[in-house]
Amino acid sequence: MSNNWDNEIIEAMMSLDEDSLINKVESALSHGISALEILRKAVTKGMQIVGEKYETGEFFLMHLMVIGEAVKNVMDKLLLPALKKEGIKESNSEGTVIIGTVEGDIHDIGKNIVASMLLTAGFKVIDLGKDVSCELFIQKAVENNADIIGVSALLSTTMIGQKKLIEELKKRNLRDRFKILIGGAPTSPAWAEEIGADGYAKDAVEAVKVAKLILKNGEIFEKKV
Ligand code: B12
Repeated sequence: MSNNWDNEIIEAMMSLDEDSLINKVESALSHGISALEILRKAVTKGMQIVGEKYETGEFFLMHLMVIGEAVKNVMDKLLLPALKKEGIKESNSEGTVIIGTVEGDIHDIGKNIVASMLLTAGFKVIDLGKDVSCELFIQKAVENNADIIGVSALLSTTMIGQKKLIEELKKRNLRDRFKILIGGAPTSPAWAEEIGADGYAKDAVEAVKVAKLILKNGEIFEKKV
């Protein structure tokens, strides 16, 4: 394997070649590169490039869909199992997290990474998937006596769902029962503060830190973005 493994993974993503992507990721893992490093240096960076190419008109929705699907498969088959192996800890020792992507939003790649990182950090994680209604978030949080509700939103039109969830919890006198941790590309510490969330994290590594902190200290915002 060359020293250029990260760029090779990114190139496979850009050429919409899922087989090559799987081969490159398998090869990196078999050479001892950790799943976390592959995610940070190659996959997340590659997705950023895909987003930029979409914005500039070089890529179309078809590209987002093909690459999104390929990355999801690589995550499910290779990276998430490797992450779990790398970070195995006794589950449920840190607390219970309900996580999902808000209603109307089907982006779940980043949310899945956050869920896996929390799991490997010792949280019990109940992943409700994508396009999750307020009602389901609340029902599952109550049912499982969750400590944290993690809410992902990738669209500027759906981030309002995070606010709606907090308002709904307040209406039902349940707001103080759960810590609300939000994330997703269009969100920010300012947005988290505005809607009254307890924490915001810009990526999965920060998400673990912030999840632990909000359980210890109450409200915390990751300012250095
Ligand atoms: C892949 C992709 C898709 C795939 C999604 C596949 C999937 N299973 O997720 C598909 C093709 C389905 C898709 C569809 C659409 N997409 Co899209 N998509 C993307 C793309 C290229 C990458 C997203 C991604 O996976 N990033 C990689 C992951 C690792 O990063 P992440 O999601 O940000 O997650 C990290 C952090 O945000 C954070 N995080 C995430 N969730 C959470 C949760 C918590 C609790 C915490 C603490 C942290 C956290 O940690 C994660 C890991 O580090 C982005 C561009 C971009 N660069 O963001 C556009 C993008 C998000 N999509 C966009 C658009 C417009 C759409 C569509 C509306 C297109 C259309 N015209 O139909 C549809 C929306 C459909 C819907 N109703 O949801 C826009 C959104 C613009 C905006 N600001 O609203 C973007 C930004 C592209 C662009 N530049 O215009 N998309």
